[in-house]
Amino acid sequence: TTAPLRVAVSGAAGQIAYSLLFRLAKGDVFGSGQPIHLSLLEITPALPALRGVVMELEDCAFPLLNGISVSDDPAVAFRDIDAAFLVGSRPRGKGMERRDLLSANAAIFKAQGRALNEQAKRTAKVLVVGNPANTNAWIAIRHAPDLPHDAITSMIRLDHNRAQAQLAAKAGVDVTAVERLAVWGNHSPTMFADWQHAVVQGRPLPDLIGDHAWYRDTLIPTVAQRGTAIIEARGLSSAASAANAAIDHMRDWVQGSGDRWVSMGLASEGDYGLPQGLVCGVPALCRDGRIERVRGLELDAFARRMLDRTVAELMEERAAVADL
Ligand code: NAX
Repeated sequence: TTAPLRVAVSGAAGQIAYSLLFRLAKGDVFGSGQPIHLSLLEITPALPALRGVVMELEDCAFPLLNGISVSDDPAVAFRDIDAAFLVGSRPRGKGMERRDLLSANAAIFKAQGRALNEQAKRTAKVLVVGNPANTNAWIAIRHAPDLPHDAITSMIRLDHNRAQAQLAAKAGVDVTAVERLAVWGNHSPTMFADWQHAVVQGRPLPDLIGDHAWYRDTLIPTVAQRGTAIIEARGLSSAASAANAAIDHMRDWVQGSGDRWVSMGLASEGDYGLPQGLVCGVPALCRDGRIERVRGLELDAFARRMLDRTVAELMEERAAVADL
């Protein structure tokens, strides 16, 4: 029998977790032969609600769900974990300035980074979903110096999946036919969905679609504003699609992406002139549990401008929390 993996999920009583937990327990990330233990983290006032989620998980009688534990202490929740989904973060309250939001989250991710540093397995894979995801990941990395490089990543996969679906529909092909798509930058409306290198069966996607005005004036803003459109329609922010993107990100990291490019928020190693250490959405491949950056792509003037814009925003966020 296979030993269970310990998987931590923070924000476990929230919307995204309500979809994510059930798919994890079903085997969507680690595979249908791999049992898991779920280690759930919440803030104290949310523990009663989390109790209800735990009851529902129990009621699914998932064959792969070996056990569930609950805590409001990251040092307990992250003990010996193999993977973590950091979904919980401080939402923007009434009258809260962006700066206050950044610093409230910096405090959370500083504590969680430290707890990971002290408690997680050295092989742990960590995905930050909670916003501002890139900057939260940057903070956690800073406070987890003993974890290997690339142990902590942030999620840009939802933007990647959104762009992939829109491009495939426009080209009239299956979603899986669109390859070499890259989503760069911050998980925010400045993110840049880049079709320049994308291909369908070896054919450049920009040629196949042809309509460059559509790409700039419709595709890019549609993807950037998709989160807002969902809030307007549903009255709640995207949850099932966000959980799905988190599943995709971690599954590809754990099981490999093959030859498919994926987009991940990674600490920069200086490629493309990105400031060292800045956590930025970039194209990557995953092999044998490791992340390989796609390097050396030519960026045209438009792409350069779009990348510079989103990087400027990330640097601003970083500057706002750097002294914490
Ligand atoms: P919810 O407000 O439904 O749930 C968040 C949960 O986190 C709450 O239950 C809350 O009690 C908990 N929490 C807050 N602080 C915590 C802490 N310090 N430790 C542990 N748990 C804590 O939000 P939900 O819709 O689930 O979204 C979660 C986060 O994902 C938000 O920050 C949201 O902005 C972010 N998103 C990120 C996306 C991405 O692509 N990176 C896309 C989807 C989503 O918008």
